[in-house]
Amino acid sequence: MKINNSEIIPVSEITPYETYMGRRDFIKAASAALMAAPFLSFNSEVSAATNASLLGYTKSPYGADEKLTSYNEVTNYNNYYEFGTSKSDPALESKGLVTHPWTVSIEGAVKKNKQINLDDLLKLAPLEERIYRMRCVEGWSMVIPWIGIPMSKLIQWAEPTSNAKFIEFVSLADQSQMPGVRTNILDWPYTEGLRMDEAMHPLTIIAVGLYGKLLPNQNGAPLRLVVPWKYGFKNAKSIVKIRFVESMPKTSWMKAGPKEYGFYANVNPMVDHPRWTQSTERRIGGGLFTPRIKTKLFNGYAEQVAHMYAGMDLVKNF
Ligand SMILES: Nc1nc2c(c(=O)[nH]1)N[C@H]1C(S)=C(S)[C@@H](COP(=O)(O)O)O[C@H]1N2
Ligand SMILES: [Mo]
Repeated sequence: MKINNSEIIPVSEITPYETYMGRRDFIKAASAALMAAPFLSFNSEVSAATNASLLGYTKSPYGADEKLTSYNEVTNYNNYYEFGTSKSDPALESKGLVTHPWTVSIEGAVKKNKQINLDDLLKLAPLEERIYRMRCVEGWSMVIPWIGIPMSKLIQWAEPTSNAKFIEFVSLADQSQMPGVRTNILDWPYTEGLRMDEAMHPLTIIAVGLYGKLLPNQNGAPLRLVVPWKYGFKNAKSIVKIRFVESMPKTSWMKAGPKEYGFYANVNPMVDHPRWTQSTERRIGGGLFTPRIKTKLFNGYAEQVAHMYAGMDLVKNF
């Protein structure tokens, strides 16, 4: 076992891939104490302050009892148009993205505009693992063990005023580092939005890691939104700005195709995309002949989130 800067806590030995896969012999072999207190692995680009805070995380109360999508699929089959439009582009093209130091600006309907860096953001709440089903609007899905903090903790820190009804999330758009931003495939920067109650919902997190490791660049390092009952495009990556606003913001995808991508983007098998059905999905990693599975309303999280949409016409508010 090699110990160097890049892995102060050798997490690859503490929460190895095998534990997620449920290999009994491996779990037996591992020490119970270490298993109970997994640590997020570090790399040399993370600042000393972050390293010093020892990023332990707790296992999820929201763990799905489904088979996880492999680390390899989660990190090599991506949508991140700033790095290109094909699924393999983000892993290839994002290698050089500089994610430390990183600052998020808080603006708009808040007591006062302020900034927070990644180290301070990580001090707002203990890190938790959340195993979530993720459903892309294109019809495929994955099950991903994210690591992050509840979005509500950052919102509390931001001190929004009573005028804040929605939140706009803005991703990095740096032409020098992101080849896709030199094209006009989307209106940059990539923006997304949530209603305040959606952003405050306990399922909504800011992810900083997955599979016990810091987020790979292609998955939105160093921090991204994760909202599991909505289509994948809501989950803005590499966020640099969070703006509290009074009226519903227009997102990049709404501008690109207003008839195809709505503000809510709740997973809904009853509302088809104009060009394809949303009633079924293909779980990534199943192999060529695996049958498609039925998509569930709110991606299977209806029990937790349906109350937020009571009385709303979900066909109109797609
Ligand atoms: N900034 C930014 N965020 C983004 C995207 C993007 O192109 N740019 N793509 C979205 C889409 S369509 C999906 S399905 C998810 C994919 O996240 P993953 O690659 O981590 O699975 O990221 C979302 N967040
Ligand atoms: Mo997506």
